[in-house]
Amino acid sequence: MSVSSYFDLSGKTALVTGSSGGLGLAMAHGLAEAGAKVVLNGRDANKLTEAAGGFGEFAPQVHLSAFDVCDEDAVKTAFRKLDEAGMAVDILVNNAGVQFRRPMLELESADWRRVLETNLTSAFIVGREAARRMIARGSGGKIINIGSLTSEVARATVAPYTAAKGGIKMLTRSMAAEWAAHGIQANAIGPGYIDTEMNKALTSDAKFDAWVKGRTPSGRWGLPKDLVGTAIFLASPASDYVNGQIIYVDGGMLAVL
Ligand code: GCO
Repeated sequence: MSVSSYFDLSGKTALVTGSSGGLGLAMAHGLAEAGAKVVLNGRDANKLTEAAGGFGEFAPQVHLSAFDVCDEDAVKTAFRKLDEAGMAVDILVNNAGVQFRRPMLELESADWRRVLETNLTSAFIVGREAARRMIARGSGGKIINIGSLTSEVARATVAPYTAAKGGIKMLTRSMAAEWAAHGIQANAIGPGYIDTEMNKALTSDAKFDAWVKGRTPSGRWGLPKDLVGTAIFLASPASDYVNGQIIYVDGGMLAVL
């Protein structure tokens, strides 16, 4: 096997949830550049169309599927439409997620549930649909759940996000426990502090910005492109014996006090 073939995704189809922007879109670009067909997902079809416009020579590999990952019926319908289009999802990136910063004592239960639904339960719902088909096809597959530094450590004011991302780490291990025998490798990526729209409130806060740069051995915020290599690795034959792991792409933040 040549080195490049370890990372070759030709002939594979990747569904990336929450990929109209941010980390999801960056990973979708990388998976397309590695040869995969990519299915972009988000709730807003117009945003997906706009995102698809940036794929250049890889545009023929891009498919759009607008659905709400929290809506179980919509997820099932979306997978049925992909089946009908002959698009078998070999690689699933459960990236969709929201952030909601509020001290728990002021946090409404509805907001807690919304974050848990979007950031954790959706990964189960979409993962189950993908795995059912991977197992039925007997072709195995790759599931990449997007965790966080908060899969490991907590920060005040982001309790529901932290609880959900901690759950992502253990859901990933559960997927490995139940689906590895079917040739599915389920792993997770734990991004550090990445400069994205979701973190605009933090990057624009001089004190928080200085804290991230001081607390991170690499001395900088991550960029969405910093996750692409790890996503390609976990989506490719190079990771066929990696299961139930979470790889932190955090500039070393979790490695040091
Ligand atoms: C926050 C941030 C973090 C990061 C990331 C860290 O408010 O602390 O949003 O949650 O986005 O998840 O891994």
